[in-house]
Amino acid sequence: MWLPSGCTCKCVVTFVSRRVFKARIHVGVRRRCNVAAFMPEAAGFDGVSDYAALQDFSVTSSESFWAAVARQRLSWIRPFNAVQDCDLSRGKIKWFEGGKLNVSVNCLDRHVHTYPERVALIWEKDEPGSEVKVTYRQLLEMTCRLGNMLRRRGVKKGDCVTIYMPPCPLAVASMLACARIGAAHNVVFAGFSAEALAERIRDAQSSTVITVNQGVRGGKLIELKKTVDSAVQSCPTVKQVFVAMRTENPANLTARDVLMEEEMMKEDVVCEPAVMDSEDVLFMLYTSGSTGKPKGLVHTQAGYLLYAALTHRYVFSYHDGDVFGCVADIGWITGHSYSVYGPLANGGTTVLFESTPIYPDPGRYWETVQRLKINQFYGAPTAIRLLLKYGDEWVQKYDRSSLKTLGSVGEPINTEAWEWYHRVVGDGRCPVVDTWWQTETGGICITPRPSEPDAEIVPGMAMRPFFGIKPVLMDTEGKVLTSNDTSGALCIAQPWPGMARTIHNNHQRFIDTYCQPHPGYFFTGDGAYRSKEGYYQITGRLDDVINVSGHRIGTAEIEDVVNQCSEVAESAVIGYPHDIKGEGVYAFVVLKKAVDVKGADLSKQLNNMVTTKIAKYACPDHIQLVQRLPKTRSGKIMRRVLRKVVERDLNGLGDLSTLDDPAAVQEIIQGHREICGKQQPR
Ligand code: 7RM
Repeated sequence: MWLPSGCTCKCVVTFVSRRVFKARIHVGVRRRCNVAAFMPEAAGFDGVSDYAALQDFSVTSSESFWAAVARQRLSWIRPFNAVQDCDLSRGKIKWFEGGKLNVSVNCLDRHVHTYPERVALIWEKDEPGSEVKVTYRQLLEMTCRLGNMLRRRGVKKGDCVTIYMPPCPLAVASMLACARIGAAHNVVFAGFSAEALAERIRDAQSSTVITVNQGVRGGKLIELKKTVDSAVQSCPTVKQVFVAMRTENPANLTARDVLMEEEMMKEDVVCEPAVMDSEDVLFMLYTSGSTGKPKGLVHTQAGYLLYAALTHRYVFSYHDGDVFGCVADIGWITGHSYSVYGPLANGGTTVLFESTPIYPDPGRYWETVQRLKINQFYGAPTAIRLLLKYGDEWVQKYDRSSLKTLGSVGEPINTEAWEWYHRVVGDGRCPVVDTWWQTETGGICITPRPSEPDAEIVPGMAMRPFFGIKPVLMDTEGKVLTSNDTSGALCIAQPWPGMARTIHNNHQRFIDTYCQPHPGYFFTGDGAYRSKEGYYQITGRLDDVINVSGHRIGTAEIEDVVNQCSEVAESAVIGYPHDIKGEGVYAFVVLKKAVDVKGADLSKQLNNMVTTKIAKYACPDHIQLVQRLPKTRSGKIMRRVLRKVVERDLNGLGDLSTLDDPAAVQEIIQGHREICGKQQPR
């Protein structure tokens, strides 16, 4: 893969001897601290002398708070003239209107002025020990060349470019090149199938796609260009596909393909940044909802960048010179906010992790921490659960003394995994931050450490709202629950700069999903418990979205595919607790009459279909054939009943009187026993 001249490439693994650490458990000591030293923007806030007051100010004087932070943390071409103009009940969200800026200038140029040779990206390639470092100067050069290339090839302000690439410097430069010329990007996770990619390209109306010839993951080659070829067959809008070379193997080029590295080398290294409004679109990112059609959530320029930068700085306690290691793929919002935009806006050094937690062995993360001297490590509970099963030696082999903060994201982290992460990975000396947020929220909203550096941390709890965030719990009647030690639907009571603005091409769906359920509040779709102390613990989705290995997927999306199988009459898909994946996929399938198919054949066929239409992670772990599904008289499938059967909680089946045919449940219980024996499905 092309890299700018002078780029450092290292191909040897160096082993540093292990040091012994003294375990120190953080306890809840409240310290009075100089707030202005902690957050320079807070210097002018009236009456703010401690962290509690700062948190309070950020919510009650939200406009003053965000105005000060926006002025100081971002570089503006023209200052904004209004801090916010929002009406949550109508889905109207605008921040920093009148302000002009360029996101790529904020992430690159201003840092190149102060420290051109600082490392911006460390690309941790799949091949262990072969990291590549890219400085701010080099990343700006790559971005400018790509910006010029896109402009010359007709990409204009307001267009949307689809990026289908694994984490790598050219992917980041492509995102920033879009931002530079005012185009929106639509990054599609490179694990998605051709059909899933095609659906996202069509919905985004992209005429340009950027990809690589092949991906490399866990030592295996992945034919990404071929996937793009098959996707664009059903995308009439696509006029050009830029192909970067990740491997040496030649790509099979068609008339619409352009070799990206050759093309960008012809371009100038200076590229005039587009002057963007705060509320112009920066990117869209598709995420699963409770219907079969993914939603293209739209994020805009200033508010998103500011929120990503501020959360990156304060949640992880990121300081100048630290190496930040978020191992999420850039195809998810976590990769957008914490591998790319947050760290780069802060002038940080950020790791792009291309591999898997167990390649070449289960020591990969910690060997990487040792070699790259990572200070903040941010990953998903599913990987932690997987690694803890391999034992402590894989961790202890490596020097992790560089680590200062450990982060968790994407799904609830169970106590066992949290404690192992804290005790073994962090040697008991690094705070673990369980960060709750969503594609919709743009950045972390609830987290143990938004402020007080020594605040108490309770294992497995997201705990406290970030600056400017006001969480509330609603009861089933839509009334705000004011007491503690209670559970409800998690909403956020006032807008914040990082929140999504709309769903691409479907503002009504945005309003219906997030604004209608509790007018005046942003509805997250999650349930939460608020403890006696007032800390939040996320209990899980309230809708039909499940979370498999930290990847969000709507059960309706899987059902859609299963129902396309010619033998299948109908189906119901649910999530169930899974040791490693967090949730597994369980499909109940009703076959068409007179169909005779072997279970194994059907399962092979359905797995193939789900893999080609969505992605591998969405494949059912279990398929149970049933005569009929439990339905209400109005024909709605009662997934709650199916969930209880699979969880073996027959006492929890609840009221079955609304069922059309209660005998269906007995059949399903019996069938489930036969499939799983006495064992829980795992
Ligand atoms: C960042 C991300 C969002 C959904 C969200 C939750 C679940 C995320 C946590 C969590 C418990 C957490 N964006 N979720 N973080 N549940 N504790 N710390 O994951 O859009 O892909 O998913 O993920 O259900 O609504 S996402």
